[in-house]
Amino acid sequence: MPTKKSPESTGSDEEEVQYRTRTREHSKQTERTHTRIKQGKIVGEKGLKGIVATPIGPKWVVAVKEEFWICYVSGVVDVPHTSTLIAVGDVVWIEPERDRTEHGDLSAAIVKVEERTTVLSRKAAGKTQREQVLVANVEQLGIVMAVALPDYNKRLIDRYLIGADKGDLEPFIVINKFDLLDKEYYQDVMEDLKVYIDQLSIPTIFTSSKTGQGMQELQETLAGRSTLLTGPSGVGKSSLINRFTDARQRVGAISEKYEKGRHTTTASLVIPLPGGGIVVDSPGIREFGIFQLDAAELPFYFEEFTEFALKCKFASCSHTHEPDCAVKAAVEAGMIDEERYVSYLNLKETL
Ligand SMILES: Nc1nc2c(ncn2[C@@H]2O[C@H](COP(=O)(O)OP(=O)(O)OP(=O)(O)O)[C@@H](O)[C@H]2O)c(=O)[nH]1
Ligand SMILES: [Mg+2]
Ligand SMILES: [Zn+2]
Repeated sequence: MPTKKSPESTGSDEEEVQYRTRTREHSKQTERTHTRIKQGKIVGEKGLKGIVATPIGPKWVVAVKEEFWICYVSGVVDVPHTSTLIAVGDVVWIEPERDRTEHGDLSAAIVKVEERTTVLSRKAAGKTQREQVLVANVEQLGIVMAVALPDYNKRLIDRYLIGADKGDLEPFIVINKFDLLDKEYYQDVMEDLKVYIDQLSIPTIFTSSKTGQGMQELQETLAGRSTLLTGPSGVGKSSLINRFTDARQRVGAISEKYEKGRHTTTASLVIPLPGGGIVVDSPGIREFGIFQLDAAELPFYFEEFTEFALKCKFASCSHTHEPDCAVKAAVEAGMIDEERYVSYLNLKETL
């Protein structure tokens, strides 16, 4: 697929609300403390390097080895980017405070954010063209969908694939709840997903967190690597993670002390894996708007169109209304997946 850039918008209502609340809280905090970006700041000798595990209101939980610190953002902070100030997965430097938090946890100030190696971002909700970094520094993007309840959404898969490409993440697909699939529909599902598995060669794992199907393959995919699991609400992301580690509860417990516990995932959460590596559980997403998608680059994200696009009558063919369009002919002949073409048209309309 094509070269990097960044996304548009996806999220459960819950997440949108939370994101808005957080933004408001952040700006309140900014007003209070006048956060200033100052690059090249020297971190004091008491400084510790950690990873941002999850947000707690306007604060962040930072994991330094096995320890969790409750951190606020320092009034002067060294940040190497101009987008989302701090995101889950960021590698940060913190300076310990003398006093502990009201719940007796270690407290610190985030003073420096390291350069991000990868980002999964999308276009922030609303009319803005702002980038919202969902997670930083993960190597892989696991796009989790269910075979039913809710049905998988190929349009969303296609958007995630572009987001992964732009942010330099290696994608794979997980189709969960396979226990719900009637055997007689198995071939139909395989046929429907053929474009990803055969044409685009994206590793695809079929799982059930109820029966354990595919768990070994998923575990092998995650082992020793850093992975974000994303997808709509209710597809089973948290259930899959709970199958092979209880760390979700342990890490989650720390934020539950500060925020009322809820059943669904309300914020991204970094979870260490027993054999090494991390997995990031994230709240369900409904929509994934691609940040900075360029009209000229769009066709390149649909790489299976390319061999046909070369045969279009016009070199500049947009594969929409032009005569003698070989891409449209290929869709009609079943050589290009019809739903992928619909994804292409949908994205084209947003530009
Ligand atoms: N039948 C079946 N149900 C499953 C499976 N995996 C999860 N579930 C159920 O689906 C529901 C949602 O699972 P969660 O793990 O909370 O889903 P999630 O993707 O983390 O959802 P959010 O946190 O809201 O994004 C729960 O009731 C699970 O018990 C599965 O493999 N098969
Ligand atoms: Mg969840
Ligand atoms: Zn064409």
